[in-house]
Amino acid sequence: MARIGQLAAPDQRSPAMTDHKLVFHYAPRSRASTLRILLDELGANYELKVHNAKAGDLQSPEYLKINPLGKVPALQDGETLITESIAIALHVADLYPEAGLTPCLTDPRRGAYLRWMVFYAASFEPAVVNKAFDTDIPRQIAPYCTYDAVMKTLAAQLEKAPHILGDQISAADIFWGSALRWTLMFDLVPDWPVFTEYAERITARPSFQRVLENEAVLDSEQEAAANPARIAAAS
Ligand SMILES: N[C@@H](CCC(=O)N[C@@H](CS)C(=O)NCC(=O)O)C(=O)O
Repeated sequence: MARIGQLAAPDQRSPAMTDHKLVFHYAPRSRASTLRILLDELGANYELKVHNAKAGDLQSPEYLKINPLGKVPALQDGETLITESIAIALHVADLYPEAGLTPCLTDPRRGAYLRWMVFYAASFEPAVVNKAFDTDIPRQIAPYCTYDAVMKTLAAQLEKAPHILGDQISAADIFWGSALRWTLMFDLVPDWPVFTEYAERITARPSFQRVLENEAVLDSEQEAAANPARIAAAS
C-alpha cells in the first residue's frame, strides 16, 4: 500500500485513482491546447468544458470563481481545483502512469522530468514573452538569466537524444513539442534544426493531429459566435 505522498506503482493503484471526476476548462488555440493533447495521449477520461475567450467567457463571474486570473487551462478533480498548465500536466500524468509518459518517483529520470517541466513555465515562458515585447531585463534580475542562455540550454538538452529525457518519450515532450511549434510559428525562438526537427517529430503524433484539427473547427465556430457581423461582412 502506498503512503500518502508516495506514488503507487501501476499494479498497486486502487481502481479509485482512475475514477477521478475530471472537468477540464479549455479554449481552442490557447495554452490549454497542449493539455488537451496530453489528456488525449494519456487516454484520460474527462469532461471537456469549452470556453469562448473571444466572447468574454473567461471574464464571466462563474469562470472567475474557477480561475480568478481569467485564464485557461483549469482542471477540477472532484473537490480540488488546479490552475497553471504545468501543475495540471504533472497531476494528470501521475493519474495515468499506464500511458507510459510519467517517470514515477523511483524512476531515475524523475528529477530531470520535473526540471524540464518547470523550466518550461519558470524560465522559457517568461524569456519568450519578454522577448516578444522587447523587454530587456538584467540577467541578475530575470528569473531565467538571459533569453540566449535559455535557448542554448534547451537546445543542448534536445541535441542529446530524440526526446527531452532520452530515448523514451514523456509528458514533457508533449509540452516542449507544443511550445516549440507555437514559438517557431511566431519567430519567438531561433529556427535551429534541433528545434524544428524536434517540433516536427513530436507534433506528427496522432494526438496533435486529432486535437489541432478539432480545435480549428471550434475556433471558427467561436469566431462566428463572437463576431457575427464581421463574419457576415467577410462573406
Ligand atoms: N500561467 C498560466 C497561463 C495561462 C494563460 O496565459 N492562458 C491564456 C491562453 S494562452 C488565456 O487564458 N488567455 C485569456 C485571457 O487572458 O483573456 C498557465 O500556464 O496555465
